[in-house]
Amino acid sequence: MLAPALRLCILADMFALSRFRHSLLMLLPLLFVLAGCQEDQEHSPAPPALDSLAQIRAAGELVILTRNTPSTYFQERNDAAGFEYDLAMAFARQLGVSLRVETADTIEQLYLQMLINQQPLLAAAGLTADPARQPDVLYSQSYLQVLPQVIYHSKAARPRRPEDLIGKRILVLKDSVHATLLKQLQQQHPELSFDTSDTVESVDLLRMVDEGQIDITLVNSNELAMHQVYFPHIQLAFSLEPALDLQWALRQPRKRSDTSLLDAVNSFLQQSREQGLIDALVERYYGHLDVMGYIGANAFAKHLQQRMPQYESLFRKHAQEFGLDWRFLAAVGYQESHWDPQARSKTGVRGLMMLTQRTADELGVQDRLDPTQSIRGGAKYLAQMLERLPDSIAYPERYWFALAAYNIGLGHLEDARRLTAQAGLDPDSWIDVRSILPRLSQKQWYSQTRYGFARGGEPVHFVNNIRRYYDILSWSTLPASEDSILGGLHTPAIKD
Ligand code: BLG
Repeated sequence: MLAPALRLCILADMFALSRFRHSLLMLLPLLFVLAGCQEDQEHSPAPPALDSLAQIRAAGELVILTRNTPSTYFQERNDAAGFEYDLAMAFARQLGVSLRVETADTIEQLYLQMLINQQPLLAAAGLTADPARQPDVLYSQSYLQVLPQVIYHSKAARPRRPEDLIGKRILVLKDSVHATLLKQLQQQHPELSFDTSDTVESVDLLRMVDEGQIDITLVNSNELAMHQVYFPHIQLAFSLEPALDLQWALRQPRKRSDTSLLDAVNSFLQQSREQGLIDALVERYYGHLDVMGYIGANAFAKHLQQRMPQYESLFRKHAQEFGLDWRFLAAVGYQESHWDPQARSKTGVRGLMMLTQRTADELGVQDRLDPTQSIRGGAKYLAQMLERLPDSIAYPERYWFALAAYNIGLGHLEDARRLTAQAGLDPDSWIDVRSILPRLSQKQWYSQTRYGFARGGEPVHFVNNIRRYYDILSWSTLPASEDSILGGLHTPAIKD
């Protein structure tokens, strides 16, 4: 129920510092193209064929061809998400057209579909340039560099160099750059053997290492960064050089001089790097380790496997009872106690949802250590906060305000909103209030407030963490249709 708008809000927050603005400059090439068309029309009776970019504008839609994988494009809650999807959406917005997504099952099929398609489209699927496909495919400039990485099970001896992989059960994606790299290694180490599969995705390969079904796999560093939080036993053995350039690809236009689409793509990607969009997407999708640290990511992965299954049905039941998204409620539970019903804070607050004694009394919770009562109480309190916030705070930011109120109480939050307004900022904007909240612990500021001192930095971390956990919990439902955290991480069959 946190709906598409919520995801946009997350991105909007991330772009706060380097907001991605429509630039007049970017429209200039189009104006020239249109002016050119106009001129041609005046001098020749037959209208000239539109160039690729003009065709996209005329159609009113940009079509991208991608793969349905967590590091490219996937369903998040009720919306589409993914690094490639978000980047392509920004490009479509800049062109002033809508975005349509087509998917291919394998890398091979993706190239095939791109080459047979008549209309101009972009392949945006974490691709690396493959010279063997030239001259029909054009690649954009690089938008991200990633390293191919060798992954092993943390309980096994750590392989440190290619020869350590001899005799291991190795599985990688068919037609992938990783299969090519292994083939190259085989030339120096003929004893090295490996299998490939086109019925799995990188996330499946990582899970298979985690469960000990295979010893080794190779994925790109961005994929490992995204998935380390789901699998407690996967570990980086070593990276292979050189780094790979991820690029968008398009079919060579029939008229070879037509570089309109490639030029537009290249200047868009350049601008995206310079203005921080790429960094924001990297932070959102691949930033778990940076934010949570390796220990934090590893603990999350363990708790997801070991604790979550016991509480999932309670989160679902009571989230539904109070009209919340269960993954949102579960994310609060993780932030509060790491899903430990016996948890206790330094200040004596207790239980899975960390209710204070006073709040528990108000909610009618008799035993804070009972997970059912704690989760139900937490859900009820969150719903109350959502209800009681001023009407002027719109969804989806209302969720972040409700979380802050859960953590420091409505009174202190109101104080922070008043200080925000006094500072000339917007008291209904989470980014603005977030920047002011820490003032509640500085005398100069809290002395002017109604409710006085509060540890205003705490709700800032609290909300940031929960938003990340919420994303991670939502993404882990991939790729299965069954809406369950662990159900999503299913074992696909290996094709022989
Ligand atoms: C919250 C209460 C609010 C209360 C505030 O404290 O607890 N929320 C819940 O019990 C769910 O009701 O607001 S008030 O009623 O308006 O006063 C302020 O007192 C809990 C917080 C406190 C916090 N955890 C849920 O987020 C906590 O334990 N902080 C201490 C952390 S540490 O141990 O010192 O690191």
